[in-house]
Amino acid sequence: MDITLTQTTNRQWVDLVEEYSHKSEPIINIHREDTRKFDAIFIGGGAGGRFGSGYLRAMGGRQLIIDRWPFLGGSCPHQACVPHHLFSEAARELDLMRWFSGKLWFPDATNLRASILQMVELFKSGRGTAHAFMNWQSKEQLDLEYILNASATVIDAHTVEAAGERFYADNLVLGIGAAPLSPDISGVGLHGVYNYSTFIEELDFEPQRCVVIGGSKTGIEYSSFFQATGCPTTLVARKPLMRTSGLHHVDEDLRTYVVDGMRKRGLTIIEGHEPVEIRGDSEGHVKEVVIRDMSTGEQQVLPCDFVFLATGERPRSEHFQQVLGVAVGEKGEILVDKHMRTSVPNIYAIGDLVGSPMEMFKARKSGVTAARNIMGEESELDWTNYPDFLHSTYEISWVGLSEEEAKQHFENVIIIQMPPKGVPLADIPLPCAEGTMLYAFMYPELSGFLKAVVDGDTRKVLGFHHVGFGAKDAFQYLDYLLRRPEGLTIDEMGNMNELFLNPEHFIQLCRLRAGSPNLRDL
Ligand code: FAD
Ligand code: COM
Repeated sequence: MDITLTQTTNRQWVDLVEEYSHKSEPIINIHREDTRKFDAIFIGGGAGGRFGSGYLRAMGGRQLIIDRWPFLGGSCPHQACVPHHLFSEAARELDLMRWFSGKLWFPDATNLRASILQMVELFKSGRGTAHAFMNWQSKEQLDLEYILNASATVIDAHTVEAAGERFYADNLVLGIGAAPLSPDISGVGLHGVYNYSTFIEELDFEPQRCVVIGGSKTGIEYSSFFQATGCPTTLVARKPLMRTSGLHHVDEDLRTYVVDGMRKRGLTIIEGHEPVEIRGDSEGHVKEVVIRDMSTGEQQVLPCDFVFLATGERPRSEHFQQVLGVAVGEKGEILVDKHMRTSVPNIYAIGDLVGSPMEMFKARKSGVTAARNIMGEESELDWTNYPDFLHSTYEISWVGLSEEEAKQHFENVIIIQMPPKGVPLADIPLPCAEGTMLYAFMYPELSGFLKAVVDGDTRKVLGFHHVGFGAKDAFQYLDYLLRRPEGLTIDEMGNMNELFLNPEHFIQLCRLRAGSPNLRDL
């Protein structure tokens, strides 16, 4: 279908995407009358390809996106971030209902069971509006050219084939993301075993007992959701939670608060173990997972009817390695320099395809960086340090150094923390703000945790760490302030204007100490 000259509304796009997801015909939006060569073809229209294209177009260039799905936006609105946030919000609501069961206006939740299947179906019934918006915004507002519902095959460094046609460009930008990795054990193909992608596409029964394999962010987030629905869940991880290589700068006190909190909610967490085998019943449905203690070798069997694999992702680099010869790293990630250039001239790679961190900010900014360089503007991207977050039933955000890291590099580290060190959590209903007020008044130990790490000599803040709700946005800006060459001092922090009760209490806590020439812990 050639849609170039049709002005399609968001509502119409919902139906079109649905229709085309059942057929192999491409959706074409190309300005055939434009005789300019493409500055770049973006292979993959996920967050990386879409933002890269948008920026390149805004700079006056000509781009083409080719995506195998009938919509733009990639895995985020389809199977990844958006469902994750929907499920994490459900987990938060359910958690509140369980703690307040029979109290105030809350109904008795003793037998509360939320349907996991229904939540997946709710997501699937609504995701079409996000798909539609991506297509509509890209065409009508951003003036992007694209071919959807068509796989791209690279012919050479300037030629790509899709929908039976060849397209030529000065540069190629590779951004086809990563695929879920399965552990190398038997039984992963049984009915009842899912990863984040098949969970959305294929779940067809109501899980009754769940085992999550892998302590990744996804493992923590989805196991917290499953447990919150009332489905008894066991999370099996090789390493201590939040100590996986994918997460940097995790503060130990924050980690303890989060993991203890997950256990308080009834989640069974088994660290230091690896899966050995998934076994099925006579009908081919999963019935148990065998795991092994990595230090003693001792095995145990976990009965379940549902297994969720959260064992990471692998960049989809094979095709580009074979056809273009781009250099890749140990995990299959395409190697790029700070300009997002691969080892092959005029070939750029972006997003999850270039390895971890597999996060939206990196996907989008790497696309933009490639676009700027293609358009002749020198631009570098450095993702060595970045703010991070995840969900349990809480929202957990952090940026900068942990207390332990700071103490390795600085002699006079000051800690500003709530509840303060050494004070039992249940003694102080702080921090509290949006989302934790009810907890603060009935279960003070559940009202969250925060810590600021300060260099007492320079008075610069080195890190912020927060467990609660509503603070994630602040961390985006705190990250920016911390990473400025001049950094951010406790005095500047104390001089900011809080919107009390603010989700993170850093401003007022810093102010309480800022008057002193010799900083002390708080
Ligand atoms: P993708 O979005 O995967 O896009 C790749 C595109 O390439 C797809 O559209 C695909 O159809 C297309 N494609 C593949 N092969 C071809 C081909 N041969 N021809 C044409 N097109 C092709 N990050 C966050 O920052 N916040 C979050 O809350 C968050 N939650 C997440 C939750 C989960 C469960 C997961 C798995 C990830 C989450 N992420 C989150 C990470 C985030 O989703 C990714 O980092 C991001 O989507 C990567 O974007 P991308 O453009 O690199 O790849
Ligand atoms: C967001 C997808 S869900 S994109 O980054 O706007 O393309």
